[in-house]
Parts: sequence; structure tokens; C-alpha cells
Amino acid sequence: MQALLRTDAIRVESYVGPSGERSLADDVLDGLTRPFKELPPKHFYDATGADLFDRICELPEYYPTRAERAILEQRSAEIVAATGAAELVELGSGTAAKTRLLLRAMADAGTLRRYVPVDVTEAMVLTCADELVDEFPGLRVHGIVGDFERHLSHVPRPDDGPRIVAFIGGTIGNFPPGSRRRFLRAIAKLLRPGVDHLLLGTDLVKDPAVLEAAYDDSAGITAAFNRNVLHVVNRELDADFDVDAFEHVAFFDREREWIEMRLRAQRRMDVNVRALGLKIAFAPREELRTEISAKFTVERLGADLAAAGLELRDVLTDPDELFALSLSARPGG
Ligand code: SAH
Ligand code: AVI
Repeated sequence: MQALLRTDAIRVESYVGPSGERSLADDVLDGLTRPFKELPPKHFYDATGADLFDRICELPEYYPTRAERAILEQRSAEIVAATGAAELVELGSGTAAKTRLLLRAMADAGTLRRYVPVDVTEAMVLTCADELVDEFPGLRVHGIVGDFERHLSHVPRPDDGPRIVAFIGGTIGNFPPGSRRRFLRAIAKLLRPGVDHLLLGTDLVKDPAVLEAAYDDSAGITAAFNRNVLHVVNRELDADFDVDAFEHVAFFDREREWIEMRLRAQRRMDVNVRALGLKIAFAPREELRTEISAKFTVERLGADLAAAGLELRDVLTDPDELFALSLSARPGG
């Protein structure tokens, strides 16, 4: 662990660094040497990727951010009243743009004590810690720069009143189904039975045309976000991907009910990953899967939560029922 910042109000710890690069190296070795090539989506988010993601959230086609924001604008006070939350732990916090609505509702209710953002991108955690202590006088921020799949044990114990663990934005949909339930079980361990709640954002199944447009926008921002992962591999592992020779592909798999993003090689290519002494061959039109983004029904959401030992307490949706925020808890207490 590396302590990045410590003041009276802010404490930020980092668990990435050399092992973060290791994890990209492991994922490249593991994912690009298989017959069906694949990279996990967490490597999208370097500074450029985080910036591109922010631009995606503003796109006319990308409805999830607006829909989730609409729910939070209308229902944050209700969420805070139902949970009595004094502390907000947020996984994949990013810029915490929508989170401010919850923090504001907690401040208005007089319960706000501590915010614990967890994100792989160091700059995000540092910037939002600084901004939030200015915006919410008396707030303490304990930030964790880390991989939420590996570093959840470093989330501090609850210290002052009930906690909400927020995993919003639909990021749970980026997990493959098996690890999704495993991850929900790990989150459940951060909750005290009968005291704390999980606030989970999930995108809902809808017209495939609407879904596909959200992941293949006319301005090409999602395509740039997708290709950016190859820039990350080039920079971090001294590789020579010809990034522009890969085409952005996004489609809705109706059977599995998820969006899949891929990068398709437009010609035969041999890519050198010099840091790993690895040569990767791409056949013409060969595809590399870079992300799945699962879409949910309320039934499937309830089943996933139940498999993780969580009881679904409430489902809040926007007026067009595009997106859902659910509250769940461990029974008992
Ligand atoms: N919650 C925000 C941001 C969503 S984007 C919103 O709703 O707008 C996904 C965020 O999760 C990014 O900030 C990214 O850096 C972070 N992230 C992705 N994979 C991660 C991982 N394995 N561990 C920690 N953070 C991760
Ligand atoms: C972060 N995550 C929920 C986004 C999603 O919609 O699956 C990432 C994204 N990929 C393409 N556009 C946005």
C-alpha cells in the first residue's frame, strides 16, 4: 500500500502501481494468446479513456447516465430516508458526478459523515476527494485506488452509522455472469445484516436498436473509447498495435441479453508486445472482445442478488423504464 494523501479530511491509499501493470501483462498473456481473443474492460480507463467515457455520458444515444441521473434527482432523499445512511462506499466511482446527488441528500438529512470512493484510476480518486471535501464541509473522504475485484478487503470498516455501498452506472453489467455473482457475494460481505444496503445500478433490456445505438454513436466517441485500450497496451507494454487498423464493433446478443464490444482487424497483422516478448497474429477480420455490458430484467436482478445472499428491497426506475436502481440488503440483524 502507498499512502497518496493524508490531511484531516482526506486519506487516499493506493494498491495499484507495479502490480497494476502486472495485471495488464497477465490479462494480455492470458487473453490474447487464446483462439478467441479477449481483454477485460478495466484497462479502458487511463486518463484518455476516462475522458472519453465522460464524453460518452453526454452523447444523445447513451441514455443510461441520463436515466440514472433522473432517478437519483427524484429519489435520493427517499433512498437516504430508507437507509439512514451516514457513509457512502462507491465502487468504480469515476468522477462521482451522479454521486453528488446522494451526498447532497445525506447532507440535507444531516447524516453525511464519510465517503469511500474506490477506483483503478488514481487521478479520479484524488480529484474527487479534493472537490468533495470543499463541496461538503465536515465530510471525510477515505479513497482507495485499486481494483475492486482484488482490493475490496481494503475498504475500511463502517465507522459511524449505516452505510450504503453504491455500484452505479451499470458497471456490474461489465462482469461475465459467473464472476458477477461472485463479485456480488464479495460486496455483500461489506454489508452488516439488517444495517447496511447495496445500491446497484443496472441497465434494463430494451429495443436492440436503442441498445446498439448507445454503443455505436454517430460521433464515433465509443469507437475511440474502444480502440483506446490498444493505445494502453502499446504504451504500458511497449506493443505496436496499428490502432487505426481495428474497426469498432458493437452488437446486442439477444440470447445472452448483453451488448458486446469488439475490435475487428481489418487486415492480417502481427503485433509485437515487446515487454512480454510476445508476438500475436491476427487473421483478416479476426475479432478481439473488449467488453460485455449485460442488460437486466427485474427477475434476473432479483435472482443474481439472491444468489449472493442479498434480499431485493426496492427497485426504482426512470419514467421510460430504461434503467433501474435497486436497494438490497443482507437479511437479519
Ligand atoms: N460510476 C461512474 C463511472 C462509471 S465508468 C458512473 O456511473 O458514471 C466505470 C468506472 O469504473 C471507471 O471510473 C473505471 O475507472 C472504474 N473501474 C472499471 N473497472 C474497475 C476495476 N476493476 N476496479 C476499480 N475500478 C474500476
Ligand atoms: C461503465 N460501463 C457501465 C459502461 C457500459 O455502458 O457498459 C462502459 C461503456 N462501454 C461503452 N460505452 C460505455
